[in-house]
Amino acid sequence: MAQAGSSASSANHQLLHAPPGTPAGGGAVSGGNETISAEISVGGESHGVPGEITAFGTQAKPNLIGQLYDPRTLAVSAMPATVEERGTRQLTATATLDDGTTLAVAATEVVWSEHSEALAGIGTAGLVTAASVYQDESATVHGSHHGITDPDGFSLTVLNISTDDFGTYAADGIDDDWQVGWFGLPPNADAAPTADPDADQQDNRFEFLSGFSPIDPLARFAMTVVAVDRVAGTADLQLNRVIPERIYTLLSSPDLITPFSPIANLPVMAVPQTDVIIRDTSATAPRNFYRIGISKP
Ligand SMILES: [Ca+2]
Ligand SMILES: [Ca+2]
Ligand SMILES: [Ca+2]
Repeated sequence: MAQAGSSASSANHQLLHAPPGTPAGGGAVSGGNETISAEISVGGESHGVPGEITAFGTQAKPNLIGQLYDPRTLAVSAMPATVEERGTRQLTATATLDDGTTLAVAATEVVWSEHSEALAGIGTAGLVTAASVYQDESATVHGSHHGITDPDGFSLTVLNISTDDFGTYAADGIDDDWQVGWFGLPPNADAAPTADPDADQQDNRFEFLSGFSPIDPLARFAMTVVAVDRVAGTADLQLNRVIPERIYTLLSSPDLITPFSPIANLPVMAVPQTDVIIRDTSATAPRNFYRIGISKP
């Protein structure tokens, strides 16, 4: 099999069949210039009848053992076009030749490069390794081969798999996209879980869980007792704002000595809601102390 396009030529070469009656094999400078004409065949003097060009761009040419070509463009690819953070993905490169056919280029023969924060690097064999990210990130990889380069590169999407693994924001209990959103890329000491940059007495971890701004002292979570019915044994407590993807648990202690224990949960909200009532239905003691626990399922 040989690449299709028996009549292809460039400034550097001219492709020929070995016609009947001409010596087979070899190549020579023709026309008094640098153009090389090649006639490459084995067997008899007849080149046979070329077959149909297949959907994959190849064509059977009996007796021809090779064909000269010039690669014109290079295309870098990966399948699928995604890589999990800290995972790897094999890149591939395909050259399009001057006769319109394509040729897979060995990954080891490609010079790979990338300049994305979302990627940790590419090995010489085209294996790309992703870095940790705080959100899905698009990263562009490039390849070149014998002077031809993928003009736009290939866009690989680095998938954010874990929400708390990004740089110095990792493993601190706060989603990294929240930290980057409020405090920019790490490092930033103001983004620490125990920091309270707006000095509203609610640290970043609590502002993250309660869904308030960590840089606005007027934006803070509050719980207020709004109604107590000793006869019915109920106490209604109002939360100024409740957000989705959180579990709100009301805890009580009759005397601050007895450990706080959970007494009620709010249903998980689909959308943020303000002034939400959570009820203690066992408020029979002369007094009660309350706490609200907020957690992320
Ligand atoms: Ca991540
Ligand atoms: Ca974090
Ligand atoms: Ca605040």
